[in-house]
Amino acid sequence: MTQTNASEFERAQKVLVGGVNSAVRAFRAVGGTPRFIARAEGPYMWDVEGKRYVDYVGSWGPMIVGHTHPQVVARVTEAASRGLSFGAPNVLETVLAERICEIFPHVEQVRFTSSGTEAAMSALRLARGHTGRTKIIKFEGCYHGTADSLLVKAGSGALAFGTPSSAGVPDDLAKHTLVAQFNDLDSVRTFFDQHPDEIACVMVEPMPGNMNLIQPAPGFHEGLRELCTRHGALLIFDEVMSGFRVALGGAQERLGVTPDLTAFGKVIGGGMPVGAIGGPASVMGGLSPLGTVYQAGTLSGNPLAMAAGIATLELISEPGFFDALDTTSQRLVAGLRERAAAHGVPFSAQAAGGMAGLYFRATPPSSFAEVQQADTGAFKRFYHALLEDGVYLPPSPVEAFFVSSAHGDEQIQATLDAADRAFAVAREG
Ligand code: KE4
Repeated sequence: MTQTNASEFERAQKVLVGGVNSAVRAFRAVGGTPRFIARAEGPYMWDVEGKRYVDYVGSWGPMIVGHTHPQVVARVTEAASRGLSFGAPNVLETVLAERICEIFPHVEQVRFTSSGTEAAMSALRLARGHTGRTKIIKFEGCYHGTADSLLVKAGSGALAFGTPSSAGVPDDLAKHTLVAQFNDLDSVRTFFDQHPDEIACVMVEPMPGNMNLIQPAPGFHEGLRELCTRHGALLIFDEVMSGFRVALGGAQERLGVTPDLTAFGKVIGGGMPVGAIGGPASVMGGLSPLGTVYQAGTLSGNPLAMAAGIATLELISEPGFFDALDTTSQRLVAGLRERAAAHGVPFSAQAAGGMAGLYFRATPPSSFAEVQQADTGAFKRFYHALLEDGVYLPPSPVEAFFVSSAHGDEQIQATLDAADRAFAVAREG
């Protein structure tokens, strides 16, 4: 039987819940049939029908140097030839940790995990253990993976599918998660006033990408920093998406604000499963085996994943890498704005390093409430018109998209030409 996306999706749904292993891949926010990817190279992916796409998902962030970069593949292949996993210390873990400590000055020690969820979850447990406090503050629309305490008014697929507060999370646990509004310092100040000495941490995506890309208002993070310091709570920057993506030193490099802990993921694995927590030894030392906050993982620090991360960080550390990436991203979003305007479509777009957002509303949203005002119908029409034209965006109106160093003039021009046609469809409404 001819292999098609539809036939593979029908087959997958028999044995995989929703046909996927991560909810956002199921195309439920945009409708239609997910593309089953057969292979990828540079800025491109090909589905099982042989159709080629310019890829702006990039595995949701990790593929910042493009797919199958020869230096990354070579390092992974070489590591594989010496063993896939040892369950024992390996020098590659030290090498990648040293590099992260060099790039993030406040990070003196690192603990690797196998996902961003584990990193955020472990950072949360560490904050509770370090402070002896139970309550946490997060922000509506921010997503920190799938740990129970963090699936409260979360972003990403939880938001897109209308379940920001997941079923299965006991009320007795969720009640300790206080949900503030991003870019609204008063909403945070109120919680500290109401719960003096009870709040272990404030966890935030410093430059959110899971309610689409939102720029922090001037002074917002400085205000969070001051409130956390004053009240003895830890400030945790979840840079799983923004780290090594909006700048080599992540959002905290752009903002000039230093958190107490940082969660990492995505780029530091170069496409392999890696997450990490980083921070001063005085806080990180609370983790087992030194401290009493238990943390572990069979494949944490896996040598192949470490090799991919080391190779990727070498490539993005080259002089001018982020200047070039930002130039490409800015050219793309400027071109999208121009073509939308030519079609009279209410639209805006912005980029920060290799991370970008597009919105069917006249200006980029600066809050969760404004994100909700975008025209999701127009986005869906735009999305599918682009997909048919060989351009693959994240299948959700509340997700950032990603540009890699493999995206060049040819891919940007092809994308803008496709967008010109897609805006005509989006406007039809
Ligand atoms: P993972 O457990 O998916 O590796 O990381 C969770 C996570 C934590 N923190 C932030 C800021 C994140 O963006 C993520 C994961 N991002 C989503 C994309 N919105 C991953 C895509 C997916 O869920 O399949």
